[in-house]
Amino acid sequence: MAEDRNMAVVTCSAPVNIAVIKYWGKRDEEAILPINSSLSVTLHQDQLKTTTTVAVSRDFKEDRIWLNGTEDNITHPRLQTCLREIRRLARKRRNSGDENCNTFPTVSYKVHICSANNFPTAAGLASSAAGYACLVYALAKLYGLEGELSEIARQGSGSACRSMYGGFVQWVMGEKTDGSDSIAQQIKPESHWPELRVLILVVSAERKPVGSTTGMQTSVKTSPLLKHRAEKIVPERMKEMTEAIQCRDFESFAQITMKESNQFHATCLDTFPPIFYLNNISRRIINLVHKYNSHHGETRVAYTFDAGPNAVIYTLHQHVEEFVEVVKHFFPPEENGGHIRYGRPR
Ligand code: 2P0
Repeated sequence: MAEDRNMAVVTCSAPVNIAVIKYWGKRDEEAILPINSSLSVTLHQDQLKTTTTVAVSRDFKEDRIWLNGTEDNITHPRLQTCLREIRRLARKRRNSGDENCNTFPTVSYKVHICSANNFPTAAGLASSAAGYACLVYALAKLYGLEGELSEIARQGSGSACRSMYGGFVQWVMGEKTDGSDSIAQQIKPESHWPELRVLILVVSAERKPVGSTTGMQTSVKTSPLLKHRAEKIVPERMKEMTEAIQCRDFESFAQITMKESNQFHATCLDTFPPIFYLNNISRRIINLVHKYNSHHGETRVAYTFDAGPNAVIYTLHQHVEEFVEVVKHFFPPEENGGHIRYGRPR
């Protein structure tokens, strides 16, 4: 943190996370409480990430925010909730009488927030997850706050709570109506499975046609499959996936990941009117992965798709080179204009 007594500045980065057990649907829209638990892998810091600088100063007249270089609306309700909650914690800590607690910066100073992604925003690549995780973390650093912050990040964007931790992270849905038990927990750190790799196949960098928040609202209202999935399928899959990660069992990890992706997109199709996130290239990638795996007689590669057509591929270190060659063969860069990004869990 840079500081004189009039101003304090903090810069942080937060990576995106890619769900292998999907979050889709809220039981409480305001507090952002999900209808099922979910599980994800947080990417490495040098991959897809948001970088946010927060500054407070005695001279700032109002709170302001810039996203990717353009000033945005600070009155957005979710942004306001995160600011309010962090300031509430900061005041509480300052009033606690703890001698180790800095009294600077003053909580009443206005804040300026400057945030940018190094990847396409709102293209189904978890930009809001990295964005809100980064904002909450940066503000917490600014005020010297520690401890459980995923509950605040969750109120910015549900999936953001999972980006507060690295490695393999679950978001426990919780039971309480105040959301205090709906938090993220690390299952295993990145170092637990060093051979695991993530490839992002960027099919389209366009904004998604239906945003996640609206999409999941319609799904909750209209899809019987979503209700069945949340109650009957996900609880079991959470256990199986946790076990697969603990045992580094790629075969099980990959199969559950692909089935989860397919069921999530099936609930989108079961939504009325239906939501289409996948396109023809996405479906060709799905076929390619299945053919590649059956050619080798084992599951070497898994796909997963979120609220957009871009594919995220999970594989192991020793298969990356060959699979990338296969992708390049079937999707020459000049044909689709897309490209591949390489990643590993954080
Ligand atoms: C996930 N997605 O688990 C799922 C899979 C998209 C598909 O979390 O309304 O942007 O802000 O809580 O967090 C997207 O949901 O939605 C999402 P809000 P969010 O990663």
